[in-house]
Amino acid sequence: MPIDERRILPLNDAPDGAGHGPVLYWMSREQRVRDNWGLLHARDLAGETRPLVVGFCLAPGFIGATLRQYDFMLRGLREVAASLDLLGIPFALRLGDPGEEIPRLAAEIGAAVVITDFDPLRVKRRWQRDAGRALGADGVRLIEVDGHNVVPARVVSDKQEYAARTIRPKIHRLLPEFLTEFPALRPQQAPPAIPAPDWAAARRSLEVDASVGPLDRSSGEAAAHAALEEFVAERLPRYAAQRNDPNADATSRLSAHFHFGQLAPQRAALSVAASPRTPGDADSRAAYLEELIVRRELSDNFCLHNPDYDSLRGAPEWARAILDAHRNDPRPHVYTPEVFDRGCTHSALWNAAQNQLLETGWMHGYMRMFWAKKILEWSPSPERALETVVALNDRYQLDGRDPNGYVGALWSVAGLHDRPWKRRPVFGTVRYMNEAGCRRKFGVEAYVARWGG
Ligand code: FO1
Repeated sequence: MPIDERRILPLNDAPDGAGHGPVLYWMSREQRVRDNWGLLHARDLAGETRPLVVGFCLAPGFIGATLRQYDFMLRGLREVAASLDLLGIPFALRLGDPGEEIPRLAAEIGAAVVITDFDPLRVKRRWQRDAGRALGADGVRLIEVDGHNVVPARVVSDKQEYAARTIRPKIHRLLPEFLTEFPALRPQQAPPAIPAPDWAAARRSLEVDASVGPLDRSSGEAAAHAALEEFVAERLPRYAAQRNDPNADATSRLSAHFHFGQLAPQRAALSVAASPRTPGDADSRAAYLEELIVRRELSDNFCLHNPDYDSLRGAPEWARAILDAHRNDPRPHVYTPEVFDRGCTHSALWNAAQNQLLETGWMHGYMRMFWAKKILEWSPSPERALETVVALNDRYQLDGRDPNGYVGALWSVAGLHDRPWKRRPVFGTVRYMNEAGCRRKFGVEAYVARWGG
């Protein structure tokens, strides 16, 4: 079953390589074998006559990622290589700048066409632009496939959406056409000979901060599917009631698996839709699909259409103006990024949230909002606050360096996709949160006791 054409976009104008020569799927965002539209499209193009190769280029660094994230990713990639091997599809691992290494790999195997994953991040678009140029010079077409979004980002909207309420109807209208089952990936009969990946060399090639070390979090496609099944069975029924309670552990905990593409959000949506209904869980189902589809696709929409997605310049004009007007308000406390990093503020609750992040590479969604808004309140300027939020998020979160993370940072610090609230010092009309509000929502003492503050 061919994939929906609306997921596909040529990234250079080389001839479309139809009909002959090997096919290379340049895996990047979607690091999985099952439910992967880019891989499925490459397999379709290869058919039974053209060799199919999967390539992944390991960059020595990636937006401040540490050994924590690379270790998680590499463990998942080893599983991808093993799963592909069972299907007769070779996995070629290259090291260095993907903009150079992918065209080199394509030339080595004589690829006529290269497929890669849609990704709105600046660094990815640079890799694709560089690779697209080099491949184009060799007459090789580069094609992008959106395998991340249920409804492809480029189909949902051709502009930056204002908020969830404006993008939601555009997504819901198209869901029946795109929230479909995935075809199975057909094995390849005569696999081309490709050297096996040198995982030790890959680990040595990294230029990352090893002081933030590996987590004992299980990684990879099988672990992601197990986590999804456990969430749907155990936590989804109480998701609506308890998703904002950091002590309740009612959330999906799938964000790292989504970030590294080990699980397709579309697969999660299909599982939730198919799970047995229990009385009163309709709210949980709807609430989770809102997070999983509308909020996640709103993030890709923002990063796709706003080049300043990780800077205060990307915030709505009303918020930038009001934060500027309150720029000189006295701050009750002012901390340096180092004090935030070590979790040594005056607030036990804030420190506990930072400790959860340091220890587990994850922070509960409700705490992320409180945590970021306090950085706004306790930083010398809104610009410095956003820099600190993004830097800490990208350094310690397993799911950092993701469109969802950049949108969450700007939502908290500068009202992105939100509206003006009651005016107050420092925040202006950016939504305010404080410990008293947390106390009304959940057991703050229990959270501080659990994570230490
Ligand atoms: N993608 C790659 O294609 N090659 C890499 O070496 C690579 C490293 C990397 C490290 C940390 C991280 O959080 C993401 C990383 N990615 C890499 C990107 C990955 O594809 C992300 O899931 C997407 O960029 C998210 O949009």
